[in-house]
Amino acid sequence: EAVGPQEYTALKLKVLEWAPKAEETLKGKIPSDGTVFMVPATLRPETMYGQTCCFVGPKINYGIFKASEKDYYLVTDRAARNMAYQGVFAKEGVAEKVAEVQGSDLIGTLVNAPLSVHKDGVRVLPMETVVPTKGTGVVTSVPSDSPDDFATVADLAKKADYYGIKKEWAELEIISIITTPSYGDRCAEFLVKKLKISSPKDTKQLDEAKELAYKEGFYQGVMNVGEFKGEKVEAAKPKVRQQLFDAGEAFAYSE
Ligand code: A2H
Repeated sequence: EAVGPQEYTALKLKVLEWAPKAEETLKGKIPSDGTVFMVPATLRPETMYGQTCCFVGPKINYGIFKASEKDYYLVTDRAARNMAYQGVFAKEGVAEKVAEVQGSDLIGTLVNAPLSVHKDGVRVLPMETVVPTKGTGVVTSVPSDSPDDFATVADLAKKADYYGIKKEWAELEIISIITTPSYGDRCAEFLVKKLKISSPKDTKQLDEAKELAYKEGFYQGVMNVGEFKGEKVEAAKPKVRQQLFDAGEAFAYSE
């Protein structure tokens, strides 16, 4: 855990199609011309090209909050309260909740992930290790560069029936976003294998992998895709972030 405030990028993943249970729960609660966005908080905006799914905690309760005339954000109550004080919503200090939905009911929802190479959208999938008291409680998955995400999608694909998901939802192609001198083109996969991590519950090794991947990716990595291909990650990161802001596809969120 970092000391001092974390500067997240809150990304707007537009809901294209609700999972049946969410659809049922939300019936009549969101105007027909309204758009709902799942809003993950990330520290690695430069990796968003590689999003393959969006994680929620199955036991976590989420709210849908009115952000502007037609836009609604799906996050935890806690995050919405923070956002209200950071001027994200129309009225300073006020988070207007229009609906509630449990994470498990969201599984299978199809969302558009900005910058992702997977243009047909990505699915909402369960991640048991999502912490309800951090970020927005929504986590976008980049298995090329996040060891947690890699271990989770591997587990989901292996036990698709157990999780009640379609296997292919967890098996979208993992492209290379960043090349690193020590860990190659997909540093998360490299480290998960090197440290013999076999499940998302191997938290001790995952913490080590996370630390190594973060340092190597950020300080030694070179972009492999997108407008800043060939540039160092350190230089590309603020530029990708700004582009997402300018496109209205993300906003700053801190805690
Ligand atoms: B990061 P920190 Cl490619 N529970 O985004 C668990 N994990 C959460 C979370 C929550 N409530 N909210 C955010 N996160 C994840 C990308 C990424 C991230 C990459 C590589 C490393 C990485 C894609 N997932 O994080 O405790 C989010 O995943 C490594 C730490 O506030 C977010 O950034 O430092 C990061 O953890 C925030 O973690």
